[in-house]
Amino acid sequence: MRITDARVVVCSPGRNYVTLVVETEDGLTGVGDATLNGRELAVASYLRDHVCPLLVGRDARRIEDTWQYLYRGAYWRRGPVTMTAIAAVDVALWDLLGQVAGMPVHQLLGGAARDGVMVYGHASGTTLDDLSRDVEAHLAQGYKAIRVQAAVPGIDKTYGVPPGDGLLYEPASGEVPQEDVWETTAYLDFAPTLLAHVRAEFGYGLHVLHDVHHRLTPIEAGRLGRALEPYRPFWIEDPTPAEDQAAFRLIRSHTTTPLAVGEVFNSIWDCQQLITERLIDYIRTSVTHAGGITHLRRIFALADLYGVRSGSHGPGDLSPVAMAAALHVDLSIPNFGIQEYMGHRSPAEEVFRTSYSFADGFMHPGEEPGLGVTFDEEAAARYPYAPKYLPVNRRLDGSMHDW
Ligand code: EZ4
Ligand code: CO
Repeated sequence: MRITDARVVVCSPGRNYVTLVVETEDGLTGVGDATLNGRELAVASYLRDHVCPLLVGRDARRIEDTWQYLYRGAYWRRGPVTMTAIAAVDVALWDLLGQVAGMPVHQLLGGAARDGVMVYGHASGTTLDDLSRDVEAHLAQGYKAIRVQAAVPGIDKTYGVPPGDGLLYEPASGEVPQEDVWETTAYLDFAPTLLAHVRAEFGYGLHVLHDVHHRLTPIEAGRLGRALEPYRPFWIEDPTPAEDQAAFRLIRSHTTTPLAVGEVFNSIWDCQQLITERLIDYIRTSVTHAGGITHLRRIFALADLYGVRSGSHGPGDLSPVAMAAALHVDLSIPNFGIQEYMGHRSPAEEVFRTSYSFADGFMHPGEEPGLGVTFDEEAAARYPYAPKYLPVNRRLDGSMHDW
């Protein structure tokens, strides 16, 4: 099953996506997501200029060998660009293997270990009343778990609060990144009010999640976790910039609020200490940014040994290919925790036709062979790439802060 062509398609049906398309001599087509929000063309070049030429002629069934060849063979290891490129190849090969076998990818991974995958949606509001309406809308759709974010009084443009339809809260700026302002004190004062409001309105029968988005110091995070304990959040996410893994010892020593980390991690090495020292409860690495299905499964297997569950990142800035791949992994692993599901902006559905489904708060990847995603390259050509940056954050004194 030789690979005959590998090409990269960059398109923007609602937002920018980078897709790797791999063809075999049998006439099969596999797809992988290579989207790195705000740095799309770096991954496209890495694939086009350095990886696609190496794929032609290889046996598409040798997934592990191809992964090792690209990882060890680059010499320069890890990092978001390299690992996203490797992920796209890996996911495309799993897609092809499933098609050859006539089985959905989750069957190749050991079969369904559960009936469905619990997902959480995003609710937000510029006021707490707006947030309540959004939570109500999610409950009406059947969600069992909801992430809650609201504008912090006194801070302009809070993370996680969209201007419009709820699917695109990172502003679309082409020339230079938008500059947000961050003030930790205002946030720390407001966050317990936010969670208290949600519990007062909706009780304790739903899972409530909250994303801190890397903005606190470890001791501030410890204080937040402790303050939120009465409201029993499912987790707080990314309390601190987590490249400092040892810092989580300090957070952990101050709170029993569950901790989730990992959407910006690229490899098992980024979370080795967090997992083996049991410093987190959920590891949020994604298929696309952590080396594909092959490497993500390795991370989750390590996590399982230490009682850490999965909670993969699932934003709208990863393509539907990534969502499908995540659901196949989620369905098959023993230590699945929860899956983020932000959905995709129209007209993404014109370009990516998917077989996954949502019902009563649970998703399923479907039973089509491979990933169950069809990528329409003609449709993709109708939506050309439009450069966009994520925002940056500055403190009141003008110094840079983590966004
Ligand atoms: O800011 O995916 O939990 N979700 C998140 C996301 C990230 C974006 C960055 O591209 O934190 O909204
Ligand atoms: Co997040």
